[in-house]
Amino acid sequence: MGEILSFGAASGQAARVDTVFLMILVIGGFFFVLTQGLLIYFAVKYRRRRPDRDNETPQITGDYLLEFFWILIPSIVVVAIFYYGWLVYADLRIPPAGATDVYVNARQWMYEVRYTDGRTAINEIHVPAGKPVRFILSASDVLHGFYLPDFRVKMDMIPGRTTTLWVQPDRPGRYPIYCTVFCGAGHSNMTANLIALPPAEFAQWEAGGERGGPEGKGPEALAARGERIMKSAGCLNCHAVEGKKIGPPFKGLFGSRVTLEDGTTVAADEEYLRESITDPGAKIVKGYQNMMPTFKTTLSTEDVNGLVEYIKGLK
Ligand code: HEC
Ligand SMILES: [Cu+2]
Repeated sequence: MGEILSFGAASGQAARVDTVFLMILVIGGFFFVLTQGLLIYFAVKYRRRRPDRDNETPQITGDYLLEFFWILIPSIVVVAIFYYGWLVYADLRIPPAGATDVYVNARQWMYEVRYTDGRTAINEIHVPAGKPVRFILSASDVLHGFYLPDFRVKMDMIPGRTTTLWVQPDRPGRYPIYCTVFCGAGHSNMTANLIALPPAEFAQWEAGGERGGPEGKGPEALAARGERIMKSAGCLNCHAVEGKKIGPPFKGLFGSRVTLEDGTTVAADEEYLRESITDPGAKIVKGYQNMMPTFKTTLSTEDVNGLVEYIKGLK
């Protein structure tokens, strides 16, 4: 039964999304048949048979017990649908610890993939099957979409903002990725593939075997790129890894909660780090001045991703 009803779900998450869908479909279908059936039945049964007779129906002005139950039962049904949907949604949004991060940037009309070890690819994302992978998404030009139908998940890719999405492919395979936001003339060709390899094959791919590994020296890991940019872009004139300078220290920043000038707090995730670098005035850390220049135009998306990855590693 599970297989028949799975519609090709490629992960446990996707199967759970299907179950929510099926549950709503069955409940909705039941009440549809019930109400429409009664409608037709009553229309036939109580139709006006003889025009000469007084066929007026009786006026019924209220029945508290009936009203109580027809409010109670639908409320329970709707709350149950919400609750179950919420559980599955929360699981879709919160990645498990230890997920592999892959950066994906969209531009007209392709997906640029960057692994944390510095490898890059276009329209192909290799991941190990059976392990969670988290996508850190951005866009260079216009809105794009990142839709993995086999996993029942979708996320917008937005210029100037970082969004995330995670999946865990249960079995090896090639899963299509589609852009779901009309993004210009090449939109319909904007597709990519998530290639989930068996662990051994993935290790081979990662080691740069014949599956198109890097030539020669190999690519610069994202965090290494970030460390280099941090030294060359002057960040360390104002920041230290440890200890206050003009700006706050980076150590332990990622994953912490930062208190802002106005007393509110924010989670220091990828989006916060990206925004802190490209739009430093947007959120001012409590106890510091709004002195940091913007690096929006001077650093590329890859440079910023590198910095984010480097800061993430400073635990
Ligand atoms: C002119 C000094 C200056 C330079 C240069 C500078 N920063 Fe900052 N930075 C600050 C100050 C001051 C703050 C705290 C006020 C704020 O939030 O804008 C800050 C805040 C930050 C934060 C948020 C820190 C937190 O604890 O929440 C990050 C991340 C950051 N900077 C990264 C960088 C990076 C990366 C560079 C180099 C590309 C850089 N900064 C260059 C002064 C600077
Ligand atoms: Cu697109």
